[in-house]
Amino acid sequence: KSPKDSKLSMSYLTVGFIAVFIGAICGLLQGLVRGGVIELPSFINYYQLLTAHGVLLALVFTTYFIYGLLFAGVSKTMGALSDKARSIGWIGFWVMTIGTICSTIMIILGEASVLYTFYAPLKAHPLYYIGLALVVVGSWIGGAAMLMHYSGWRKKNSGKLSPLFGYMTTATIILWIVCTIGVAISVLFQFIPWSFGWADRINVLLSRTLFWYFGHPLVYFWLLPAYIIWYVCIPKIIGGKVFSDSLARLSFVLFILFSIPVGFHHQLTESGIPEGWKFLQVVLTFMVITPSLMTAFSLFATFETTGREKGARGLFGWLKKLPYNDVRFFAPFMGMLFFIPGGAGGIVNASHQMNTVIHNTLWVVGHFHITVGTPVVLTFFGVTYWLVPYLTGRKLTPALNRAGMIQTILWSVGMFFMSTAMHILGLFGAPRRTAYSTYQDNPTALEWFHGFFAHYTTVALGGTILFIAAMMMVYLFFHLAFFAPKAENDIEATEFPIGEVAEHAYTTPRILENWKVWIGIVVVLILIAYTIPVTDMITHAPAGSPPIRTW
Ligand code: HAS
Repeated sequence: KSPKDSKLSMSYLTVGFIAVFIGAICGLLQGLVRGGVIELPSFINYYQLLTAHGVLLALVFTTYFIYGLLFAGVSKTMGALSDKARSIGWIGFWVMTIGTICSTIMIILGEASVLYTFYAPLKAHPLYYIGLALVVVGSWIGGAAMLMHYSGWRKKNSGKLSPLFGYMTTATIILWIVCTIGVAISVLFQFIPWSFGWADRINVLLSRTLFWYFGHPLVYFWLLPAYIIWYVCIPKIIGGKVFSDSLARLSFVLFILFSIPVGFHHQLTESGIPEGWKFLQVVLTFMVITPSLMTAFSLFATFETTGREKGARGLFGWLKKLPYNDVRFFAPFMGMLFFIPGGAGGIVNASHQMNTVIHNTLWVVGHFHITVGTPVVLTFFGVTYWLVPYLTGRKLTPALNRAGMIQTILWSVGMFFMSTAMHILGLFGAPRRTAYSTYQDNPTALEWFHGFFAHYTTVALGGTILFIAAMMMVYLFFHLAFFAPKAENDIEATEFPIGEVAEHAYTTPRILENWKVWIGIVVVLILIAYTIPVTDMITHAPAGSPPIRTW
């Protein structure tokens, strides 16, 4: 283990957990307002809180955590980073952090209450967009450090298959770089000139299209690191082996191919995009479901094979052999369970007709809380329990493991109440992105609140339990980082669990590691899916929307 690499990873993780602290407070307050439990003082705006909550949790926490984890993983599986790669990693960290601070200050000052999707014509202070641009550029620099490390390893080990963790990290970073180009273009060439007043109008449709070109693969940028843990680390934790190396690699390649040319499924109700192009992207969306189904298959296979090796009998006997009392397994496992309805909900969203029922309702908020907010986040929390003591040379004691179990249960219970209520209210038609909870006692709106789950109070109750779980997690992160007992020797040291590949699975086709092929195909797919509609948006651009000033 390289102490210098550990320090870099811990820096990313620490910023991530500071973001959780602030973001969760904003989430609690906003949930209580929406539930009609409290009213905000006049100097705080609901949308200001909602923006801070979304940006800090969905963008800042995830990105920092992912970078901390991936740096640690490539250092563990492909050796310590070179001094050059590490320095680049640090430059990336500081550029991202300056950008994050800049955007966060603007949100806190109430100068950027534009929500995490920052749809035009909502307009923020220029510094908000400059901060976002710095976050993206910083992440490219950090990503380049990991790609350098990977290509250095391949040069030194020519002809060998790369470690699965390093391969998956590379796929994740490639996906991230290709998709962030869209948001970078939009921020640099549309939002910054417009917010400074150099351009007095903005092409709204184009800006939203560029956002979703980025926004959908963004969700897989969150998901893939969780999948890395499910594929590579979970088998080791449960005492089994990686079911299939080639299946795992193929699923990541499929994510690169199909996660980007699908942004229109967020814009199905938007006028200005011809139906044919929406149809094409919906078809591609259904393709991107495949690698998740492959992942589910692979997990079941790993669980079953391991259980049977431990003596399990009958069709489902292996279920009893899983280590439910080990938080390193239990937290990601709870996440996997939530991803079953979460993924099914995604398929509903992507189905054009059903999308018209749920679009812009609370259903969508429920959907993303049981995708990014649970499978991804609970996996990241589960990782924190071993990654932080691994990096700091400390121990996950039985007492800390118990605390982690309680924290996981609280998160799951809170999320169950909150997300179920959100899905049901959404089906009744309750809109998202609004501060109003009673809709001025409109009789139709009041019908939404009749059941136990069909109630904003249930959302607020779930949100409060989640807040407690989030605070517990922040406390446990800092405890594990600074106060948990030190490991005195190698036997006591916390391990970074890396699963071995099952013997029968060493038949990985080399083409899976030929990135030129996959990047080439994704570029072609992107050009097919976007060239004509985007050209149309530019050449037939309406006059553009006048800005609504929020600052
Ligand atoms: Fe989504 C909206 C479609 C997955 C996040 N999504 C959102 C938004 C976010 C988000 C943040 O087509 C809101 C954006 C906004 O602010 O407007 N989503 C999909 C589809 C999938 C999907 C088709 N979404 C995700 C993931 C996310 C995420 C993952 C975050 C990480 N989503 C949509 C659409 C919209 C949308 C539309 C726009 C809606 C609108 O109109 O606004 C698929 O990728 C899902 C595939 C997943 C599966 C599940 C596989 C299950 C696994 C677990 C196995 C469990 C085991 C344990 C092994 C098919 C792998 C079992 C053990 C036992 C003992 C049982």
